[in-house]
Amino acid sequence: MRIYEEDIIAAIATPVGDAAISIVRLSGKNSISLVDKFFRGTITLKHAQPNSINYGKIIDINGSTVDEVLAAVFKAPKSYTAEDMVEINCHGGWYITNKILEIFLKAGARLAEPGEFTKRAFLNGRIDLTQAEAIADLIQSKSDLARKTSIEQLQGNLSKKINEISKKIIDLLGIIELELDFVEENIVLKEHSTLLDEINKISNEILELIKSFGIGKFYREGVKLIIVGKPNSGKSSLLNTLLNENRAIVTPIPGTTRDLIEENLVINGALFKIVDTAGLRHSEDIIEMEGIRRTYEKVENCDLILYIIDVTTTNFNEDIEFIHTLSKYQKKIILVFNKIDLNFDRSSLEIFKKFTSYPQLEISALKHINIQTLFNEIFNSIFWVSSLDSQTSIFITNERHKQALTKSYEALKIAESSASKMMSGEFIALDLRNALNALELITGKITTDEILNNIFSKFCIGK
Ligand SMILES: Nc1nc2c(ncn2[C@@H]2O[C@H](COP(=O)(O)OP(=O)(O)OP(=O)(O)O)[C@@H](O)[C@H]2O)c(=O)[nH]1
Ligand SMILES: [Mg+2]
Repeated sequence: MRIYEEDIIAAIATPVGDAAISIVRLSGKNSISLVDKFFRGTITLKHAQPNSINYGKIIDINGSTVDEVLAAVFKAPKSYTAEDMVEINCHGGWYITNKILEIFLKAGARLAEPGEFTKRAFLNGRIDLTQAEAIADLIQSKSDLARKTSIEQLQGNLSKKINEISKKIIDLLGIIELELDFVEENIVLKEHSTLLDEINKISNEILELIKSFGIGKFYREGVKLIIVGKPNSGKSSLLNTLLNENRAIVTPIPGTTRDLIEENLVINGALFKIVDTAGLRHSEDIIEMEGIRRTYEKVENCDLILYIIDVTTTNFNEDIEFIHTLSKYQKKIILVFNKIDLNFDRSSLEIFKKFTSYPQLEISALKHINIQTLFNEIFNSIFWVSSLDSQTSIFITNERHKQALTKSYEALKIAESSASKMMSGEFIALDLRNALNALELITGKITTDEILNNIFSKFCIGK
């Protein structure tokens, strides 16, 4: 019997405030009989069918009715936590919900910590750590791609992959250890060269996962996109066109936008956090200078820059200068030539040809010309990665997983180097074991209180 099973945890699982329905949730070995003390229905919940919903009243300690409720009963191990559970659907409203919770807390239940229901699901072996983390990500997901990666992780795709890799390491360890048993007889089960080869294959698989982190993070957190360019080039007009609303002020006066304007936009299911900025120029105006300073600050931690050029400009020297400055930030840049609905001298744009590493695109923000192409260019510049296997599409989205994979990868590299130096199997086995341990941190086969606290404290109460 695990110690925590003696505890009954309780929490409000819905947002606090006026609502049609709220849910008070309890989990623990004696949770059903605890609720029965205050539940009056046609049957007691103890005798109710598992996974049934039961109509009744909740009464307080004096026997007066607090609310009419529906109580859902789940019996171990078929519940969210894999323990006996009750979920009481009461009338929404801060007062009623808290009153019901309070009745159970006074009767011996304890207020659940953030994520404690999910933590129990993990401790009871119903889900592994990557799945618990996926639940938190799923709740927080703000785009369809984020939802998709979380649900795939929740369904165990990542754990499956990690377990497959672990199995390969375990198999190698088995052979090496067997060989060590027969060291006297000088029996060689695997040549060092084959061993080296196999370790190398495994480390490459891990490297692929590590590499997927960049893109996985975009899936989860969104892409930071910044629109920059000279005053009046049409940055705010483009923002409005992308959002399809009049979000930013647009005027023919250069220097209209002084501060950063931030909006979210979903393109092909992926979240983009778009920032419109103050036009870049050599200004003496302190408000404008501050705006420009903020622009550069944003550039530093953005993922993609749209540099807007007004094609009707007669001299592009300043644009060239600003693009050079921006290129020092080592970010992805798309050069967007705007206002092509107006007359302009196409040959004057030749000067931008030298920026071969930046995609170039002609649009009109005002007349909505080529906007769909721009959307595609924006999306592809981030999400088109040919080296990733789109069929398996397993992405690492979590910093903790990335760290553990890196640790595992490093241990495998040491194992490789030992194997290539023809060192004794004992050394190689030690490094392989380190690599394996690091992988098991991801799924939670090996875990520490620190890791668990870190993960579950990020959950909301009641989850
Ligand atoms: N003809 C035409 N005019 C445009 C286009 N895009 C923007 N404009 C006009 O250019 C002027 C400046 O547009 P804004 O969107 O305010 O430019 P901005 O880059 O945000 O300017 P600042 O905020 O001052 O840096 C406005 O008069 C817009 O109507 C376009 O594609 N075609
Ligand atoms: Mg503007």
